[in-house]
Amino acid sequence: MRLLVTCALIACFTFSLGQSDAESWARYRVWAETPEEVQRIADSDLGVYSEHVGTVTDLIVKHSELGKLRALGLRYAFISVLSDPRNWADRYVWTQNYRTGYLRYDQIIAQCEVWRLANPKFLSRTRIGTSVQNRPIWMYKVSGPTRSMGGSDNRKQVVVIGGMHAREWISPPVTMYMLENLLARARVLAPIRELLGEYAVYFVPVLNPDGYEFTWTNNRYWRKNRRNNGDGTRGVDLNRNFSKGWGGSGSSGNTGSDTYRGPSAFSEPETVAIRDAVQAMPNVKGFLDMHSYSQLVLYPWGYTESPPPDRQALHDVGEVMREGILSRHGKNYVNGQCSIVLYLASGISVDWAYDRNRAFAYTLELRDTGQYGFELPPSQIIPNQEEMYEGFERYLLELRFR
Ligand code: 0X9
Ligand code: ZN
Repeated sequence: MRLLVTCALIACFTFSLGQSDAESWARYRVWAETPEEVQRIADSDLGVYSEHVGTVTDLIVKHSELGKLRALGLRYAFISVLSDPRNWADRYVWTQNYRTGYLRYDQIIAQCEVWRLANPKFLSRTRIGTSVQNRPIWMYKVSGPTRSMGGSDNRKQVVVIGGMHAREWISPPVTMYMLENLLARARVLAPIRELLGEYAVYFVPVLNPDGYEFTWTNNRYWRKNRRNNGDGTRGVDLNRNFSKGWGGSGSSGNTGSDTYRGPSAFSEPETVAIRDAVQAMPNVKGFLDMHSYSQLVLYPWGYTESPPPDRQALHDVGEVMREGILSRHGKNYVNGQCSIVLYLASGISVDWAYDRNRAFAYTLELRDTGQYGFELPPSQIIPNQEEMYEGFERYLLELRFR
């Protein structure tokens, strides 16, 4: 009996040890004064909390990583304690509704499948690739029936990508709502139905399913895909892995960095999936890449501060989107050139899409402006969906005149 009690006590003790090994995580701010110092932060393998690395950057620092923070040799300050990023799955009650809570990858695809099976004439899907860890990457197509009898489908294409960066959880539900509501409105509104006679709109709800699932199971602040880099680090930043400007500033060659560009352009199956799907489209007119956070409408270039050839047109269409967003809930997003409004970033999707197709290509940074950052409360999902849909529909209508 005594033995039993002792065993039970030991078991309890080890169990509680297992539970309490939680390391403390914190948000630290670092200040850089020169481009070299900014690059030093970008190359560090400390997680980046801010939406960008710049003169003022917030980092995610585990207690055991304080040495690395000091080793940067920059001025820094403690900002706040972060919630333990492990096992978010335990903290969320599984929700069945993509408008009131965040869903796992399988649930997201299951929801899209419900829509597809209910609208077989207007919604179809293709498996455009397979992630590093073998998850399927799906692209959904919304379009009306072809008009020309037996003739070729001469519709133009618009592509919308969600879930490229794992921790930006608001991106998939907003992308899904753009799909669902476009479909719903096409059924009842003639102008939207006509639009879908001229355009096929393609949606990828989650481009980076491995990273996304990893944010649920292991690390809520994960950004990249889950490539094994072969040196103990994991992940390539998919939004540094496209070919236009690949390898330039605002990307890192350090495998541990959150902006690691990969060994070569299109080294990742996730970026290849988009490349091949888009290359197969004859006339890509629009391209939207949904990210968070900061509330921005960003057009190319990201890799250089020089203006793109169609700067004025890109700016004007961006204004149409900005005003649409504003009209819904009064959120005034900032519209401007990526590299100027935000920072230089090389190898990004929109630079590639613009360079290749002269598409009206935008990176959208959704809510919020930093109060909750990536951990946007579920109560903000619906308003963010509504305002983004409004911007999106006006964008689609505007494209017809361009
Ligand atoms: O850095 C990125 O990939 C995007 N921001 S995020 O916080 N979602 O990671 C912005 C990319 C486009 N903008 C720039 N070229 N600056
Ligand atoms: Zn992002």
